[in-house]
Amino acid sequence: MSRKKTVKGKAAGSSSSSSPCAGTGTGTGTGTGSPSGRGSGKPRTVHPSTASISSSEFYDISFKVMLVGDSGVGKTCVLVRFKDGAFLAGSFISTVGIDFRNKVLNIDGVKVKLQIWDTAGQERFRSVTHAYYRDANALLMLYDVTNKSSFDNIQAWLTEIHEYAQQDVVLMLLGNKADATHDRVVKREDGERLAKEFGVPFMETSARSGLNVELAFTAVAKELKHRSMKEPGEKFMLQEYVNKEMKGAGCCRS
Ligand SMILES: Nc1nc2c(ncn2[C@@H]2O[C@H](COP(=O)(O)OP(=O)(O)O)[C@@H](O)[C@H]2O)c(=O)[nH]1
Ligand SMILES: [Mg+2]
Repeated sequence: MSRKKTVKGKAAGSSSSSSPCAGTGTGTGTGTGSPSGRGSGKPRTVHPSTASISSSEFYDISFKVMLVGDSGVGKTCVLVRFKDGAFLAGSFISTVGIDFRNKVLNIDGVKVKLQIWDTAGQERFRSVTHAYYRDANALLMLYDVTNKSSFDNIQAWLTEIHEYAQQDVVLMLLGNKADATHDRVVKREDGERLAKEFGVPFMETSARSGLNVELAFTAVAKELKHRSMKEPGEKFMLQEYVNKEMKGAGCCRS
């Protein structure tokens, strides 16, 4: 039950060259340009086509996932790692980020397209457009385990989210740069505590090593697919799934 992507948007990688971790592949974004004014943000089900093309071109359901968090926490790198499996180290450049990337995941036989949006630098001025939140089916909140203020600011991001996002938005808290053990200032337990307080799933990630990056998006895709298909008799427990699958920062999954 899938169809080929048809509408070409601006190249998702087109504005990525100033990011220290981007520019590692061409964007495959389709469709929409900006999240602003994009309707309700409801998942879209598409209908079949008989065209025979690469399976990654097909999808059954589509969702918008947005990344939020302070500038420099690694949002663009996490997105690039997930999409392209790459990390380009480099000194911090105040990035304008990329706009979005698409990736189709096969979740229990269903092709789930995630359209993943980066804040494209808006977060530097704390001026992320409210439409950005409104259109999100899922929001990944990132902080940097080597930067205490990025952790403290999660509260502020969550306030924005509660104000502007859809009520049933899927949320997840990610403590990124878990590879940077020497520079770490936020303990894993602190992240766990904060997530518990807010009632959101949590894990540590590393765009550099790849730790848990795929898992974060897969877990979100599973939750969104489960909700949208209303599978009878089955309850998908996001945090339990994450707990079962996630690796610790000492590990080196990529
Ligand atoms: N050690 C380490 N550095 C990272 C990681 N993710 C991002 N960075 C670095 O952090 C800086 C900011 O990353 P970026 O993705 O541009 O952050 P953004 O402003 O949130 O999009 C860059 O110098 C990246 O190389 C990570 O997982 N580990
Ligand atoms: Mg960025």
